[in-house]
Amino acid sequence: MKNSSLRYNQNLFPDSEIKKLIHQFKQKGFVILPNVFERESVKKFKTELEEIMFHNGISYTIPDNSPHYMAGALAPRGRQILPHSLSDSIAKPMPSIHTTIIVIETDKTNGYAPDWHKDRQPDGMPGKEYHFSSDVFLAFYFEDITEEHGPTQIIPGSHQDNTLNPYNDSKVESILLNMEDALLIDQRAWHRGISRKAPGTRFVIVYGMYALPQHYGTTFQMPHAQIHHWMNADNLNDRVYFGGPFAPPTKETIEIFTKELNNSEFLINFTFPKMS
Ligand SMILES: O=C(O)CCC(=O)C(=O)O
Ligand SMILES: [Fe+2]
Repeated sequence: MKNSSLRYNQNLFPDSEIKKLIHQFKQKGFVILPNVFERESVKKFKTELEEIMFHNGISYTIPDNSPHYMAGALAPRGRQILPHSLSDSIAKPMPSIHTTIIVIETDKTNGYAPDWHKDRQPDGMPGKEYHFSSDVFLAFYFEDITEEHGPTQIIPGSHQDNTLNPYNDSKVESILLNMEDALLIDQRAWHRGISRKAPGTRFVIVYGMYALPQHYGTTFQMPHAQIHHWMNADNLNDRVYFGGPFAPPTKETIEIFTKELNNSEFLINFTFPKMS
């Protein structure tokens, strides 16, 4: 599998910038994170995405064992901002990836961009007081997005104010950003994808991150009895109750685990941090 050419800006945001970005995020329901990648590397990365994309019978996607699948989620500036977008507590929850959505629209699959929706209902009381979302989404486009390139559109403020929606005259904003930027979006806001007018392929890779609270035993080896319940769960509630957001391993994933274990110095030497 080909390596990813994506290169990151290693300079983290100064504190003053974090405050500004989070202020806008809370107010509008989205914020553009500038200069998350090295611009020239994004051009190569986009070409690589075009090389590895394939049709799985339902939609275009990319292989989930390719480094490209996770590349966006590794950006230091993105990871730096995430805890601040989930809480202003000092004991911040830890962001944990629960979903990766790959939206690829080609000339053939025109119209694949999703129409107006909210991916979440408002948590807490909508109104003047801000309530943090239980999860947030980071999105990447890997090209300069103008009105011609199928921007994501949003109704700013609709994450908090239920009177704002696409069916009255609420103001709509196109989210225009550069290829080296990322979008942090509150999925309680109304938003949609627009089909591109410019020739070419529209990629949107979205990572959903939920706020894992700082519980005792955040990372633990699952007791065998719990593994038994998890692997034998016959309904979604039980599966989540015993195993969190992830499905139990399949034979294929066990083979992958075995390979990773055999290759990983780190896993072999790893001892779990003691919780106070
Ligand atoms: O395609 C887009 O611009 C938005 C994608 C989106 O909203 C989603 O995948 O939930
Ligand atoms: Fe969405």
